[in-house]
Amino acid sequence: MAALALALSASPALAATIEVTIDKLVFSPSSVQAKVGDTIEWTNKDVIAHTATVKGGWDVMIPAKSKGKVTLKAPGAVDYFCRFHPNMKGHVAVTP
Ligand SMILES: [Cu+2]
Repeated sequence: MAALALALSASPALAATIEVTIDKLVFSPSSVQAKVGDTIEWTNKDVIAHTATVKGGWDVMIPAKSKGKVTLKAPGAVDYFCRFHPNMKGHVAVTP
């Protein structure tokens, strides 16, 4: 198992999944780093729905007590927010 983990981390082409938790209307961590091809997966612990929305970009619905995800297709720094609670903000720095 340890050898497998080493092999995985040594392969830069392998896409990763970055976990972000939503708890009490807060994205945590609020800022993450990712590479093109990686997936961000949000786990919503709240009893209300949220979104992860980028103006002119992706719009991910994250239902209450559920998950939502997006695969990053372009490099760049993006700020996202929740359409229902505009004070909820997150940031993703996507490297090529
Ligand atoms: Cu929200």
